[in-house]
Amino acid sequence: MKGIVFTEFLEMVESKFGLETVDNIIEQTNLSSEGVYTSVGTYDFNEMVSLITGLSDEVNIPVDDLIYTFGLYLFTGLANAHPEVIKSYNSPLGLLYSIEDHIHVHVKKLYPDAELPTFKILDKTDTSISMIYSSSRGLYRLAHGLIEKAFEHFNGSADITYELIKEDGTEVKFNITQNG
Ligand code: MNH
Repeated sequence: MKGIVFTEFLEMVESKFGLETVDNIIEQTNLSSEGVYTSVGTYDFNEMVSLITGLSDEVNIPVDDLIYTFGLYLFTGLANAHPEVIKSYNSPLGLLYSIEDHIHVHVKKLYPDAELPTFKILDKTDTSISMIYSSSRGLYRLAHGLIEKAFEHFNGSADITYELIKEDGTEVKFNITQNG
């Protein structure tokens, strides 16, 4: 998993829960990187799982809720790190429609070792999109937060529902309808 995900995660923990919580979860978790990340580095995905589990224990919030909250936070971090990617879009549905064929293709050029999910578009209208998230990492709640923030980025909002196609969350169908 790319370092930018780790640096954004620790920033979120600091801003929402404080520096002491950052220190506690890094101390209590057995991390091979000792909690030191650079945005261009690549680290074991299990290390992220440990950090999120540690945070969940520390603040008594379910892991899934924390992952969703992190998705909301991460969208802004990715958009700020790569403004050129976001600038090509003038609507959230246009952006979502292009994750697979443009955004993540661009990401793969920037970070050849990135491990990205796939999004298969099932249907798109002027006001809605449905698509299937697939990834062995099962981070569909992260996708949920990222999708929701994409609408906020364009000063809009959406009704977002999902259905697990596979119980372990490695394949999930999203139905997204924009409001207004
Ligand atoms: Mn994208 C990882 C979904 C926009 C760059 N992205 C992920 C993951 C999800 C995801 C989910 C977690 C990995 C996984 O599930 O297997 N990404 C989205 C969605 C949007 C999105 C739903 C839009 C909404 N992503 C973007 C944008 C950028 C970007 C915009 C950058 C300009 N994404 C990344 C990077 C990773 C990532 C970088 C980390 C890959 C890795 O850790 O190896």
